[in-house]
Amino acid sequence: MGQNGSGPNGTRQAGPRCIALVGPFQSGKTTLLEAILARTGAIQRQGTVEAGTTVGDASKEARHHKMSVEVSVATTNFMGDNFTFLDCPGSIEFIHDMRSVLPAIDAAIVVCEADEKKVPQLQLILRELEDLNIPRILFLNKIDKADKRVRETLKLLQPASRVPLVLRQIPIWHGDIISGFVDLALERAFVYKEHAPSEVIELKGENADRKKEARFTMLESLADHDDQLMEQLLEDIEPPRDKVFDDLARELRERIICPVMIGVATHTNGVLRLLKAIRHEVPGVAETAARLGAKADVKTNGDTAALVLKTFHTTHGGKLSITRMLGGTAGDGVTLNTPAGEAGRIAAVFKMMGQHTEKRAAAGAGETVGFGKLDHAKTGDTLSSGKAALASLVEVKPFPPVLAIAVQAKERKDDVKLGLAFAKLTEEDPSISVVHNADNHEVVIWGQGEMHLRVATERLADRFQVPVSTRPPTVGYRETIKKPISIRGRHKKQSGGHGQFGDVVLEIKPLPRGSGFKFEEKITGGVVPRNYIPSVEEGVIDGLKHGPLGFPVVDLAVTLVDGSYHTVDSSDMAFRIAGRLGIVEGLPQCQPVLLEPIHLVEIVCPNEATAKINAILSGRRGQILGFDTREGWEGWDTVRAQMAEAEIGDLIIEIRSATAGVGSFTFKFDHMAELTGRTADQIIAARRAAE
Ligand SMILES: Nc1nc2c(ncn2[C@@H]2O[C@H](COP(=O)(O)OP(=O)(O)OP(=O)(O)O)[C@@H](O)[C@H]2O)c(=O)[nH]1
Ligand SMILES: [Mg+2]
Repeated sequence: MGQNGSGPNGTRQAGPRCIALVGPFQSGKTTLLEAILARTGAIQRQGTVEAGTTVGDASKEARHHKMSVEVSVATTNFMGDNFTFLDCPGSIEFIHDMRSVLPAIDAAIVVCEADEKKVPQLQLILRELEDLNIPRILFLNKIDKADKRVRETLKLLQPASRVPLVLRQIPIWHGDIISGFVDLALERAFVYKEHAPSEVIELKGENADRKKEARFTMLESLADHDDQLMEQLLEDIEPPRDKVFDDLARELRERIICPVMIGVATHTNGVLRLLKAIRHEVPGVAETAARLGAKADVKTNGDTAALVLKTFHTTHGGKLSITRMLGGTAGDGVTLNTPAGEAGRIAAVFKMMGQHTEKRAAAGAGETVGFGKLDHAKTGDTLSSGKAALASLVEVKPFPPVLAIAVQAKERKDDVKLGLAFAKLTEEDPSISVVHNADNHEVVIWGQGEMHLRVATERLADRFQVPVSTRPPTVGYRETIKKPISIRGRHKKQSGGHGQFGDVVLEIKPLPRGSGFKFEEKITGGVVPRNYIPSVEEGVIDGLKHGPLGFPVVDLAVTLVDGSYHTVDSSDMAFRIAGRLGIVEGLPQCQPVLLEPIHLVEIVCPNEATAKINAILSGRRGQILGFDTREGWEGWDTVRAQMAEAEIGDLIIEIRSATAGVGSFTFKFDHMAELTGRTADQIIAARRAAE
């Protein structure tokens, strides 16, 4: 039957579907999922984000912040078809979770609102979908708050999409309020009912004229890819309704249009028509597997092929791998291999409903389920059950991190537990990385922004039971010298029996930037016996770890030129101490100077923010090297600058607030630069105070 229940529609594909809800921050994705689950009977009552009662934002962190901070998964049934929805976070800081699930989905519902400020975010998300060739429907949500005509809104949003946004529903206005909508394909008008299916009404007068005009615009867009339809329009022939539906479905699947539907997620308005469109028009798993280049493999292999979309470490059930079945079936006890050939056995299969899981029978092609205890599998893995493991179908690399915090277990006894927690944390979210700084034993978590790191530390405490304290990471300051000197280091101790004696003369001189440290010796006549010379060098290295300004000393040469020894009292230890004394006494006389790391920074931002970004960089001692249009990104710029590490620390926070959340940057170490004056004095004073 066709979508409208009148006539055949050969294009519908039955079978389980996997759909992602994506879109700008706070556009209503979690609320829409809630509406879908309520409408399809998966939940009794529609919860709200405000009350913390939604399926999508059920985790402690999501409820606390009233925003999604990871993908949540819910499976429901609509008119006999199985649908799994992946509710993705909208904040760019959590975008990696969205990017990890996209390859495996059949289509995306892009939830957005009529807000100009959200257009760059929308563009960012649509780009991901466009690059992966994923069919997408735009759901213009919060239509209850609309203060402009939908057509105007579409004009605003169109630059974010590379393909035409095709409006297939228009609102019915009652004064300033939208009371319902007209489905332009179905040619039927509905009035919204609170949490109930909309009621069909007859369209009259002005509304009927508007419908006619809007329908014609929609048909014109469709006709751009359908010559027959174009002819019909030119000859004023009314195209059959099923043909219009077929065109909508085909052009969606071919990703040459992005249909636009409207609604109010909080009131479940527009949700039924959205579900019907998905059910009829979204391709099934066979097309998705083909898009991934898996079809031939899956077919010839005849065995199970699946993709891991997300990994959870649950408090009681252990590891849970959310997996989309591309082909075959998989149930308890089935062994699945990773491309690297590691094998693991499925302990249990779960139907997902947010945080809630329910054991179920084996999963078949197209289904999205949770597999229990696949300890060898990680997010992004292509799993298979055939003799020869399938090659990896997808690779999603996280964006480079932009912000760091140093963390420490609040209690020393938790140190080992913290290491295990880090492993789980980064497995759940690969856009977090943990770096151990060998220089100062600091452990630093790198992430995608302030909220991302905050949630990471909350997870350490709540999910993995290791409370941590945090502070800004140490900046990699160094110091060097500007003046050469010669100095004697003498260690002599006569306490009772065996004494200690070591005596050296060192020449200390500056080296060019980036040379590090060089040790030489010019001992003649055995004034310092050969076997003690390495100890002198060790002593010097000891002394360089903490220079007169408080930082490691670099870019200098030390030459051992003279000294003396005692046949009985000299030892390795005595010469090591002498070497250290020499350097520690000598360095303050060498005109020490602070060095700070300078990085090459590349910022990307929508071009209306470029001037603001330049001002931010200048305000942070940045040396702007130039700016250019961002390659392949219409309306975006790239700004390049040299910046001190200390100023990059929280740079992302200012960039994000100047760019409605979408600007970002990458950085790379460039060189160490001398720093003098007030800023240097402050850094040195702070270091002394901290010691
Ligand atoms: N007026 C109105 N408010 C809505 C509608 N849909 C959602 N909201 C509200 O918008 C806010 C954000 O809703 P969420 O569902 O959390 O949005 P989200 O897209 O999931 O947010 P993130 O996951 O954090 O990006 C909440 O306060 C909702 O109540 C709607 O159709 N109309
Ligand atoms: Mg959400």
